[in-house]
Amino acid sequence: METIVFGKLIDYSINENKVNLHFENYDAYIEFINKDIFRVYSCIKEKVKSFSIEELTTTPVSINIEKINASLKINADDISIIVHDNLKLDVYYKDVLICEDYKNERAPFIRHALELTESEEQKETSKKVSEGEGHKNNTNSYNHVIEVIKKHNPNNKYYGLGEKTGFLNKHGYEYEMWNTDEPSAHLEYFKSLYKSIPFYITLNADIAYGIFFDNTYRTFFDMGKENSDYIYFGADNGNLDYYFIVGPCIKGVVRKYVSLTGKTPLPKKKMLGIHQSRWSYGRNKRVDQIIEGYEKNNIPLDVMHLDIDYMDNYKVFTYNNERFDLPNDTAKWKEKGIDIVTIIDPGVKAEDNYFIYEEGKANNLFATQNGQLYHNRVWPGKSAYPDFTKEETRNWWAKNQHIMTNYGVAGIWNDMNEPASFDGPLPDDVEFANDGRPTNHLEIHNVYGHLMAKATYEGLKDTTNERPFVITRACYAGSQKYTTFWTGDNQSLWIHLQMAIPMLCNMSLSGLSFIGTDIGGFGADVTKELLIRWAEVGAFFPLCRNHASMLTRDQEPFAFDQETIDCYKKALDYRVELIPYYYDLFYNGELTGDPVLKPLIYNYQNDFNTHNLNDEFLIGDSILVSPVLEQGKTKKLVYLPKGNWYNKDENKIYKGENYYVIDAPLHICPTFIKCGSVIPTYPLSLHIENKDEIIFNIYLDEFKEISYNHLYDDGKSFDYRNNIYTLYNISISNDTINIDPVINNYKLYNKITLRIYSDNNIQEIITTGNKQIIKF
Ligand code: MIG
Repeated sequence: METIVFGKLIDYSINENKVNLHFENYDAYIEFINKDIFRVYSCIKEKVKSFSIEELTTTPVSINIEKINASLKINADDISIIVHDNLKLDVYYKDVLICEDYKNERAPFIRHALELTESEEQKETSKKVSEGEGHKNNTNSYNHVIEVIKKHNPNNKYYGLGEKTGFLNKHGYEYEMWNTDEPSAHLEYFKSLYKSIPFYITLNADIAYGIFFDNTYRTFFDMGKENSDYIYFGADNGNLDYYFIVGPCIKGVVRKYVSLTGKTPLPKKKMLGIHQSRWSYGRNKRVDQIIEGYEKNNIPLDVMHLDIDYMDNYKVFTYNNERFDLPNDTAKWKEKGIDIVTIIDPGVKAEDNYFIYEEGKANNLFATQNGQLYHNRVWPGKSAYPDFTKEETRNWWAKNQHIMTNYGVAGIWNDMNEPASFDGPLPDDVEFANDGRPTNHLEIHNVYGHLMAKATYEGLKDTTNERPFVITRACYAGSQKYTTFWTGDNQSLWIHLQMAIPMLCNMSLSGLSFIGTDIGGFGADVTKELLIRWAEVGAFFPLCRNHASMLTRDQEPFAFDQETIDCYKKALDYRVELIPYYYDLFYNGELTGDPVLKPLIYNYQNDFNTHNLNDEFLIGDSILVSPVLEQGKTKKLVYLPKGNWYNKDENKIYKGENYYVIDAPLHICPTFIKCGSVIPTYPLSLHIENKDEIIFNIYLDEFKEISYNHLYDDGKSFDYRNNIYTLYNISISNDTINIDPVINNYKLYNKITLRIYSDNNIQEIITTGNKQIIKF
């Protein structure tokens, strides 16, 4: 393909925050969204509405321009951009060059092997022989219509890119954004999985910036694989449209990126609890048995997921009434403290007289091809695909959610929405109405799941008036406003447990905060030891769900022996205690954009030990988890960053900026609390409910004043957005604890327990929920 070339810079003009650039072959503009974000745009194809940035608000900045020979220098606050011919940019922040466009042509590393063969024919034969044996022949990536090439500095590191395999630092790998249903074991050379977040962060010395390439077609990100002098991103379709976000730290980049694409809303408290799933708990008796298993073993459980077999012939918005009795079953389980989430796939069974199919057909709500209804095959057999780019379809789908809530369902799980299809991929020319600007599958593929989740969220919100719970497999940048995410079909492999940490960390850095991987692994049979270690890590995932594929062996906590039950329960019990802490983190995330689970680099960017740290993560600012991720290991090399860290299982304080070998037998997942923190916890219970008591765990740090805000509200409605909540401020200085409900529009707690931790000593004080000062 031919790459477009802008040519010589001919002229420019300024219009408020925008610098219009007139090049020989194309026009472009650079627009300052605010003083830290600018947008580089050229309409190559046609004007489109962003699917992820629903409202773009700009703040005035004052721009001045200098002409330097054939180039322009745009100065706006701390950012300066030198614009060269061909729309090559050099970006300065406070006069430091932080990003330089690569001025040469792409030059992929050479694959010499085939040069040994003389003729083209021989080359082809060699390739065929190797492919015949099952080898995959790698090729270099071709030229793309749109290409932005940025110089790679030897110290640069790259993060983000959503849900990708491999390590935390993406340097040296190439990726594509094309939502892909991938059931084979995910490995580090895979370019795509289920989600497309065309956003990455460059850490250049101590300055971080992000690039969000808002193009929903298939996009390409080579993070220095084909040449170590540059990285590039590109597309073969759509527009050149990217946002350049200056941090100047990683945290700043992430916060600003979510200020564009949207923040994760505070979820229902119950959904932060323990989820159990499997493909499938296909009849109510099996669900009863699982709940009994949990009860018998005193293991906490909050939510069960019903996979595709609850439906009547895989027809969405129906259920099999021989195997289930809805809403009586859901009501009975609710009594026992268990919420139910049901799967809803996009594929609508093409069956006469099936109401969903008939309604969709009658109102033109499905995708088409050559003007005819388009079908492919998924679980229900021959199926139609709702056209979620159409407002009528989204409204219809949203309204259908009440069918499920009438069945007593508490949340919806959207699967297969890449969209997946069994009879080959959807052809490029499948048509979508796209609210008045008709387009095809090439442009819509990556946002299909996003739009489905959005419709689901809005429907649940309308019918319940509570915070919806949606979990999706496919998504695009910005889906975090509507849904939570799991990482699709991993397998019960130690390498997948290892991979989960950098994958989730990079999803967090890409704006997705409510995330998890299938605990225990989806495909393949799990071993006892892997299940235990996975539960120990997974208990900290924002979304904590055990799930397994059809025909795999049982994977519930009680599937093995007493030791598994004990270790699994220990991990989940701690999660249940931590619910108020997670809740505060989500609330804080809705305000600031900070994710809940974070790589250490998020808080300790200047510490090089964190830059490639793949086996540890933070929950909020106060909990550091450094799990065992290998079979047979009972010790862990733990890195602790600056500060003093309290080992939860040893009741012992370690000094940071050091590596330690920590004992970690099967029942221990090394977990450290930062001294100088307050962690709110609940007393242990088997099911999450809003409680009228709280424990504040205070981890003292010498001479350090501590202040912590804690939210208390109804845990489920949107009232908190109308200020109906109570906000406690806990502050500690010297030997005084100040408990202050600084906002009190909900209720005060009946009981507050203070636990004060210092090296080898825990002091407990029980008090009321009123404003008070306590000496200890
Ligand atoms: O083709 O609904 O990733 O979680 O259990 C398999 C059955 C379809 C894929 C999902 C998985 C789910 C399964 N689904």
